[in-house]
Amino acid sequence: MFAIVRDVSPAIERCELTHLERATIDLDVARAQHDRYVQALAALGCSIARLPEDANQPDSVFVEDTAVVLDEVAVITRPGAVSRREETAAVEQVLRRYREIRRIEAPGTLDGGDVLRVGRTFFVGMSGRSNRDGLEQLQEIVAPIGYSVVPVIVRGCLHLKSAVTEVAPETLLVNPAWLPEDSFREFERVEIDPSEPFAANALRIGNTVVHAAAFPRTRDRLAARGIDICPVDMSELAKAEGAVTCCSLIVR
Ligand code: CIR
Repeated sequence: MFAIVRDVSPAIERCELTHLERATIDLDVARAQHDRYVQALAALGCSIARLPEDANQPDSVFVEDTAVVLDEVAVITRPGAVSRREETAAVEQVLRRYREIRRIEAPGTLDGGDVLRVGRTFFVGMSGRSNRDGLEQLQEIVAPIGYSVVPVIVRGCLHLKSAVTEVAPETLLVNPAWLPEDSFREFERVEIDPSEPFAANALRIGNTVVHAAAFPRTRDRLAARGIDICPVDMSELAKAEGAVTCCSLIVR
């Protein structure tokens, strides 16, 4: 198992922002927090494939959005934000050594942050970033290898995985305010503490969940379910609307 990560761009202060006001990002602190995040992934058993920073790609630390990696293929996305389209090239260079490469083509758009796999189902956020054409292209690629694809309308947040992630087998951490009322009822659900709306993004590696340290109340809810949590401080990248899943692509 390895994790593709990418160093924080010195241009991160020019990142895309949708739901947050622009706040000053301390680059040194962001880099130190990112280093500790990478160390946490390594401690959880990931080898690290670390891509260099790119001064022309403000959001390039958020590698999750550039690809969807399955056991069988890697799907290179076409990010919904035009400013992010060039980010896929460096990630593809790594993935092509390990997987057959497929691509989302125009007019499709798809951000990896909108793609949540649970078992053999891909839930795909219909967000401001990912469109129906992108979903249909993903479906054409994954259906022949036995996956189904289910659209989920996402409102009020950036990506589907801002609102829901898997924290244990068939157990989802959800922010119900950002999801359709009837969604994910077939799963065991842990709701975030309502005072921590950004807390639904968690990165499961083995039996441990990497989770932002800023959300202690939601962390308590996970711990009460017996879930093992690795808290990481992501406060600077959170100002760029980044969270724990966005900063890596886990390849198994
Ligand atoms: C963006 O708006 O694209 C970046 N500033 C944040 C991307 C976060 N990615 C993710 O949640 N997968």
